[in-house]
Amino acid sequence: MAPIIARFREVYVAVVNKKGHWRVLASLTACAMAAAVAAVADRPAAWASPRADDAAAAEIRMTVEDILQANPRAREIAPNVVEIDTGLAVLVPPSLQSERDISTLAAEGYTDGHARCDTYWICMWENSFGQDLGYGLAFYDCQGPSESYDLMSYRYPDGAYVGRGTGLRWNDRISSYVNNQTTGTHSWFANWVGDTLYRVLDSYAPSYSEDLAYLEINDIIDAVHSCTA
Ligand SMILES: [Ca+2]
Repeated sequence: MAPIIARFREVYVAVVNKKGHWRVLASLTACAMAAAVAAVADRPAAWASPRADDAAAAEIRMTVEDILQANPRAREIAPNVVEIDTGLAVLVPPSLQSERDISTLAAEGYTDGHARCDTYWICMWENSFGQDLGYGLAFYDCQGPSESYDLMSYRYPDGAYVGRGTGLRWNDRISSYVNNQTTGTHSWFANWVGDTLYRVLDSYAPSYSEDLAYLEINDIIDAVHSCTA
């Protein structure tokens, strides 16, 4: 469990980074403190329980192949991470990952279990840390100041581009995120209400939310601006 350091009206959650140094990972408002304390205590359990190796490897391969097939320009850029568009990748659910995957990730410095969000990325998942995270999206390119990724344009879960057609989408589905970009990088998330796209959260790296329900924005995000080019 990470220590909680209270300072004025904010709470900073410090964790050990890849090199074993403490660093501030998140700043939360005081009203979110109780929830944060409880959730931080729960966090390792959410990222545990790897699958038996052979079955998990086969299931992951099938999942990755499905994503590759659904997206003509897709490519696997890291274990269980498939790029589907410029600066955008689908993350395979951690619960499908095997002990071998976790060992590989641990060797690469991912000591927080098997939820992968690379340095310089912002990652979002369909479930909270308190559940299996489920499928995720990773963003690693910047956009113009008012531009964003339209989650309605990407089919859930394989990320295939669908424009405005019907079917399951990535909008109204995000429940948690990790902003692992360069310190101070500004991201924002937005929700359509009628004809207006409203910003519902500004995130400055490094930060995370283990459950966006605490911020009353669970399952409403329609657009993501990862950083300004
Ligand atoms: Ca919405």
